[in-house]
Amino acid sequence: MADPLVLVTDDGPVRTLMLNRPAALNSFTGEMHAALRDALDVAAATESVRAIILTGAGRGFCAGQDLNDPALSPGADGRIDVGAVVEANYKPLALRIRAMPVPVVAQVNGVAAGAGANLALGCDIAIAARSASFIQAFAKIALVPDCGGTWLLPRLAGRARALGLALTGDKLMAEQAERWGLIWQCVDDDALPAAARELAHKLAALPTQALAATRRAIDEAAGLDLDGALTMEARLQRERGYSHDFLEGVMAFREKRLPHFTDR
Ligand code: T3D
Repeated sequence: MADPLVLVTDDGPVRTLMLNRPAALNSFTGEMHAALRDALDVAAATESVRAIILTGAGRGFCAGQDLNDPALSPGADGRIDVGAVVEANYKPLALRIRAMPVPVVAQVNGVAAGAGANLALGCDIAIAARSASFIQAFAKIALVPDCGGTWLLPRLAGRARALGLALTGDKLMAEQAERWGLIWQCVDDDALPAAARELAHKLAALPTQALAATRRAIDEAAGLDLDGALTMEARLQRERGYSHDFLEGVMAFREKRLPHFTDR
């Protein structure tokens, strides 16, 4: 039987999804997209899962689209409809990550290229090995950034750096990515699994619904003026205020104990 394209392991409330095509640096085929979509859907629906780690098997995180995938074969007119691949696979993936009910940590264990780079950057928190790198490889094959790259890059890095990265396709090492604010943290290679695990467990112990609402608020606010953002904050805060976790947080503070959050 063929190896699973996404390896799923649980460590208490933390589920790790590991892209598993190491010989091709975990580049995406249609089958691996389907496997990751399923794994994300199942994780979203599993109450016991309170945080996700997304990582890659072997020496790469993900090299983007598998350029040997049959999906990239020319049609009868001799042309390749790359837009169809993006609509079918990369757009749903980027949106799925953004709508997960639990936080998603990218554990960037090695090179993240093309859509693989933007997949990592689109997670809630990206933590990378010092030897890892981010490559906007698209221009080198005459494409534009996808998997959310056009939206993410200028927001994370500013227009100048977004364009510098996307136009040159130059490799950005993890340390520089951290300095530029593209990722949360860069750590020594051998410290990466433990650091990602610690971070994911910390997030898993926090109020899950509030974390998902915080992501939504930060993203929505980017398209609002101050008045609109303040109105949105009041709406979300009203919802949060009615939650069991809010009561638990306040009670725990008053009783000088650790809170036990359970809303999911
Ligand atoms: O349908 C669409 O196209 C739309 C969607 C587009 C989204 C995209 O992601 S477009 C961008 C696609 N990705 C790339 O262009 C990156 C291509 N890969 C590279 O440039 C390099 O492999 C890396 C810079 C990522 C790493 O270089 P290096 O020297 O560390 O490794 P390598 O030797 O190049 O790769 C190792 C193996 O992985 C190698 O296979 P081999 O020769 O040992 O059998 C290589 O062919 C394979 N591999 C790496 N990337 C891909 C790949 N195979 C298929 N597709 C890949 N993207």
